[in-house]
Amino acid sequence: MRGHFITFEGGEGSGKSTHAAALAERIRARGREVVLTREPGGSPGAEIIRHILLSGIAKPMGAETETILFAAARDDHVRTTIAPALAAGKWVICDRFIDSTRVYQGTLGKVDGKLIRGLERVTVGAAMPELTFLLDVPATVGLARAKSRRGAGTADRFESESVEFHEQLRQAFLELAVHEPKRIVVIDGRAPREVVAERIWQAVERRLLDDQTRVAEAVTP
Ligand code: Z5A
Repeated sequence: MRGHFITFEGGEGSGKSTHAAALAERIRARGREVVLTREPGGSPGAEIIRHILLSGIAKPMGAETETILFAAARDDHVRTTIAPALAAGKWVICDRFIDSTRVYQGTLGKVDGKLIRGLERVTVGAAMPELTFLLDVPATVGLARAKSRRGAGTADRFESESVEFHEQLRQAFLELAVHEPKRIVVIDGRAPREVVAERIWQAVERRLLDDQTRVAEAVTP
């Protein structure tokens, strides 16, 4: 049996990690096995590539090289973490996935869409997310949250980009949602935490849990 694959996307500080973890807890409370993971990273090999990417040392090599590194990390992550979990019937919740590449490297980095889609086909294969939550907050709100969480720590490769860059990212994510309304659910990330969590939960119940319950009822004599 195939499990379910949910991703969280959005700008810096939009609440992805917070809500991915909260959703994982809620699904576990329903008795399902959940793998909570993230990109870049999520497998030993991909975590090494994450370190290279977020340190900024690959930036001078250009956006194409960074795209290829994100793809290499994803390939390892899908093969060693995501695909086996889905094949075992588990739920997989991932903090960032393909839409981040489309937006950061594609729209903002101006990497050719053909390269992005080609790498996506090779690395993701059948492991496409069924449901993606786009947590939408103005760039200034997200950056302020990330800054206050970071405290005295230094900003990473992408955090140190300008507010304009982050606002363009936001618009690019919203544009993706317009093109894939069935998969991508836009949630206003400015709302209080409990409200955001409840909206996410309602969509999961409606789109995935209800479905499973119906299947279970249909096969129960
Ligand atoms: N990247 C890429 O370029 N291409 C790719 O293909 C992929 C990634 C996969 C990964 O950074 C970077 O890699 C990312 C894009 C790039 N760069 N950026 N920018 P990361 O994983 O280190 O960081 P992030 O993904 O941007 O996440 P983040 O900064 O950790 O933000 P978040 O997960 O969205 O937010 P959070 O940690 O859940 O919340 C931030 C704070 O806000 C925290 O203190 C919360 O308690 C608070 N919060 C959360 N929700 C609320 C609400 N509703 N109200 C008030 N406060 C809240």
